[in-house]
Parts: sequence; C-alpha cells; structure tokens
Amino acid sequence: MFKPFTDQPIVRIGEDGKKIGRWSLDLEAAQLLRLWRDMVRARIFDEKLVTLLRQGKTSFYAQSSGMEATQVGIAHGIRAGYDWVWPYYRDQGLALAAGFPLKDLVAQSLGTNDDLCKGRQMPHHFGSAEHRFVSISSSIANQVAPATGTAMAQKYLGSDEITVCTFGDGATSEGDWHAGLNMAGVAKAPVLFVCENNQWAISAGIATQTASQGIAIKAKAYGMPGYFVDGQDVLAVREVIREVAERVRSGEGPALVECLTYRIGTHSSADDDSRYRSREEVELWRGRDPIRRFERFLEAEGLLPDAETLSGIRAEINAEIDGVLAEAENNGYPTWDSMFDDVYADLPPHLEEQREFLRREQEAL
Ligand SMILES: Cc1ncc(C[n+]2csc(CCOP(=O)(O)OP(=O)(O)O)c2C)c(N)n1
Repeated sequence: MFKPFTDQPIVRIGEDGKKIGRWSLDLEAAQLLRLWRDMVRARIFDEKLVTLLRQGKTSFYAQSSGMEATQVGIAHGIRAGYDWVWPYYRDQGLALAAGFPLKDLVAQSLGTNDDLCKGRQMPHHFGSAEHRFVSISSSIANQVAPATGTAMAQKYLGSDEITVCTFGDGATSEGDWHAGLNMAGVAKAPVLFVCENNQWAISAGIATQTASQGIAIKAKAYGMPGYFVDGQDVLAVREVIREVAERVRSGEGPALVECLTYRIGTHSSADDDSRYRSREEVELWRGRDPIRRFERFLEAEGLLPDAETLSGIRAEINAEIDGVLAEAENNGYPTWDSMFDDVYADLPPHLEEQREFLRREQEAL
C-alpha cells in the first residue's frame, strides 16, 4: 500500500536505473517492453507533429516530450477503454497508450474528411465516446467539475467504471479545480484526479501557483488522500495509479495523484520558452529523460533487448505514424458546404437559403 502525503516523491527506479527500496517486479518482459514502446511512440509522435506544424499542415499543438513516463504510467494504471477519461490538451501520450486510435487523432489535428468534427474544432482537440475519451478542452480546469459529475453518475448507476481527470499544475490555481475537488470529496465520487505537474504554466512557474508544499497535499482539505509521485519513473506512476484507481473503484471515494515531471518543449506552438526559463534548467531535465531512465533499469535487470531490436521497433513506429499521416492527407478535406451538416436534423429555410447563395457564389468563381 502506497502512503499518501509523503514529503519525497514515491519512486521505484533511480536515475541510474537501479531499484530503490525493496519491491518485486510484477510485470513480464513483454509488458515492460510495451511500456518502453508506448513512451517511444509518444516521443516520436510529438516530434512528427512539431514538424507538421512547421510545414503549416496544422496550426496548433501542445508538446508532451519529457512527460512520457507520467502519461504512459497513467494509461497503464487505469482500465483503458473502460474508465472514462477527462484529459487535458497535452495528453496525447496518455491517449495513444490507452488505445486511442492514432488515425483519429491525426485526422482531428489535420481536420481531414475522417475527422469526427469535420475540421470545425481547434486542431489537437480530439475526443471519442467510443474510446471513453472526452474531447480535449483549451480552457484549464474546466473539466474538473464535469468529471466529478461523471463519477457521481457512475456511482448512482452502480457501475464499477471510474472517472480519471488530468490537468497541469496551473489548473490547480483555478476556482473550478477547487469546486470540483470539493464536490467529489462530499459526494464520495469515484474520480481519480491526476496532476501532471510539469512545473510551468506557460511562463508562470510552480512557485507562483501555490504557497503550499505542493499539489498532493491539497487533497487533505477535500477529504481524500493525495499521493506525490516521481513522474519520470514509469513504474512508480503505473503502480501508484493502479493501486489508487482500484481503491477509488472499490467505493472509497476520490483521490489525487501528483506526478512531478517536466515539459522539455515550448508550452504550445505560439510560445518562446527561452524568454522565461534558463537553458540550464531545460538541459538538467533533458538529462532526466524518463525513457533513458527506464532503459537503464531494463539494462540493470538484464531485460533490455539488443540495439537492433530497439531500433527495429523505432523504425516500425516511424513507419506507422508516417503511413497514418499520408493516409489522412490523401483522404482529403471537408468541402465548404459540410458546414451546414450536423447543425439541425432538418435544415431551416434561412440556412438552406444561405447554402444556395454560397453555392452560386462558388460557381461564379
Ligand atoms: C480558464 C483559462 N484561463 C487561462 C487560460 C490560458 N492558459 C492556457 S494554458 C495555460 C497554462 C496552463 O498550465 P498548466 O495547467 O500547468 O498546464 P501545462 O500547459 O503546463 O501542461 C493558461 C494559463 C486558459 N486556457 N483557460
């Protein structure tokens, strides 16, 4: 049983890859390789999307490089595809590791014909009811109260699904965050709140978000346990999330997990992070790369596949993503008149008129 409210983050693997404390591995080599693969897939996806932005093929993206252990650990700790997730805009690593189809994510970012929203949403605001991923929102903390509501419904329906709600450290400064956690505590709603504390809210550092010891400790005020975890350690995140999620599922009420991580890249495509944080800090955290740390662990345990196998997997992931990107572009983009679809069951006369008007204009071009 993990302890809540620890001063130091809960950790399984040290920087050198060696086990910290006494614990036994409950995963087979194939499952460990899956964790590695999911982290590498998230990293490669991130790099490709940044390239796509530079090519002008999409106009918005929020990088998650550096946060892979947190996001993949969360995905592997919950019942992916069964539990409902209210993700935040940087959660592509979580989504992909939880089985969200790459094809749907890419189609949404590019706004192609296969995009469920037909290009009407902001890029990188994906979601899928089928995969139990509520649509991404740009507003911070606005998912917290609805996530509590989702969990209350699950409780009233007697379901054993739980709700997982993620957010950054900046979101915890919003009133919505406190209202959502407060209600969850009162209602004993089966919701697992996870803070992906990457230490910056655009240019505002964590010290400007809170004067308290951290985020996890705030759970105390709302009558739930709060866990502080090393978010660069995929095994620690997976295990804490798994244990806490099952406790939430068993009816013990909500919980908060804070994963301490770092965003290596800029806040979003519109940001220049060199204006507010030192290169030394970024380099320090680049050296704390969660993928490398996990590789050192696999090596120390004698479980790291040979270099050829690893580069084969990387090549496979590259080919998969390139293939999906090319396919999305080949599928083409929605035409202008699709904007009239899905608005009303029967198009009212004034919109019918506007569609006709636009059609004539288009023909005259
Ligand atoms: C309600 C609201 N206020 C302000 C913003 C502007 N904004 C966009 S992202 C962001 C910082 C969020 O930081 P954090 O929650 O730590 O997540 P991160 O982007 O660092 O992962 C802010 C203030 C917003 N999107 N929504």
